[in-house]
Amino acid sequence: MFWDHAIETLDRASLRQLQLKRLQATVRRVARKVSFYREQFSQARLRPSHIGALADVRRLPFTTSADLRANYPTGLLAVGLEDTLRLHTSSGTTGKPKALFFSRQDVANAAELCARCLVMTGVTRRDVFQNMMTYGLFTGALVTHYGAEKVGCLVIPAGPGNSERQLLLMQDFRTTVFHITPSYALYFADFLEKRGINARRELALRKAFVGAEPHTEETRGKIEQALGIEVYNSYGLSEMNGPGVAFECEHKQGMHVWEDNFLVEIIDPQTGEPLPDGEMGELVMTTLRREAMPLLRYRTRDITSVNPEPCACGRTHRRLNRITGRSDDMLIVRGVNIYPQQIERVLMGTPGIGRNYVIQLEGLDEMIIKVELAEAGFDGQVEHLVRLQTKIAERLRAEILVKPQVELVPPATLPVSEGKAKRVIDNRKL
Ligand code: DLL
Repeated sequence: MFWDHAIETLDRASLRQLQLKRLQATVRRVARKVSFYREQFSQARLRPSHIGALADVRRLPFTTSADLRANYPTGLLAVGLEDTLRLHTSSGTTGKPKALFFSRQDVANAAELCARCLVMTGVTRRDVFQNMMTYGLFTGALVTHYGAEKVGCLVIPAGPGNSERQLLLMQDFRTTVFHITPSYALYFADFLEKRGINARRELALRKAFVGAEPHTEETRGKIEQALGIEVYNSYGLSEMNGPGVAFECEHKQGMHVWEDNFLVEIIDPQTGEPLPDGEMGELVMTTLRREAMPLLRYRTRDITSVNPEPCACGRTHRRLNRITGRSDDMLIVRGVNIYPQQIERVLMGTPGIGRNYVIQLEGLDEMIIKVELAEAGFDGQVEHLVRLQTKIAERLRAEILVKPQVELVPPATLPVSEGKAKRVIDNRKL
């Protein structure tokens, strides 16, 4: 099913032509309207007329999250404040938030892209969409909310948390699809299990859209298994509208990124040099249609690769492979580079393990992994626990080359956050 068949299946040559036209228009606009870019262009002796082909995007400067913070709150606006309609912010780990403005056209366009995403997974106006993302300054809930309304779903603006109420809404309004972070989805599956609810039999759930934080194929499998639903990976970032940037189709083999709206590059995060399709690197995106706040070559810090193969669904927009982490969330433990996703893959693929974990770094490079046992995982025999603990430590050593201390804790005892999960606690005194 397609929301906009013509644009979603546009042949590659025409799509690239459209990208070039929009890139040139964007560069011309920021050169006129945004002093930050004007100065960057003049330092690089670059004129908009130098962008004659898509490959010339490499001549443009990168934009980083530090640039967004430095120009907070309105420094990167390309329209007058009277032409903005909505503000979202995104807080990183430190300092000032990033302010993201939307014009009327940007708001409509973001909803349009979300509508494409939802319809791509088979959502129709008959669906009941329970939005379990946080409403507010975070883009996660509002942007998809309007996308789902555009499709014609009944939208329930539930927000996250209060699982009892979520369940009640699902029961009373026969929710069919929901939008949720992977960490809350795992927690919610646990909650249903504890309440003795069999989601397959008692609820009408069919699909979930899971995003806003990195998660593994194993986590997807666990959520699908527990709830008897299809789970689709949903990717986005506030700087590029929020959700709806890239989304899986029914084949669930990578996320189509809407290339009529975003120009995608993969670069080597160390050198900044572009990498060919298929190679893992940092995702860099240029907005092609944003009116209020266009961004050139924005360094997302997300690590992924592009799959250029044609997709069985017929869409011509290339796919991003699952995000494996962020270039800035790499941990260095005893000199070894480790991504938290590697640890998650091992934990979620081990039977007997529950759905929540934290990675704690202590003292002089000690790594402690606290992980919940599955609800039905402990039969009272201590030697079984010890065996499980040893198995996890061995599997982790094989994956990350460092042997952590593994602590098994009872189900539902680790902290849960309503927004993005905090998986790493670094208390090292190095
Ligand atoms: O998280 C937008 C969003 C909301 C996307 C809801 C999907 C669903 P930010 O708060 O700006 O925006 O965070 C963006 O979250 O750069 C990634 O590091 C991470 N992220 C988002 N979706 C995924 C995903 C929203 N599906 C940052 N897989 C991004 C992995 C994701 N990481």
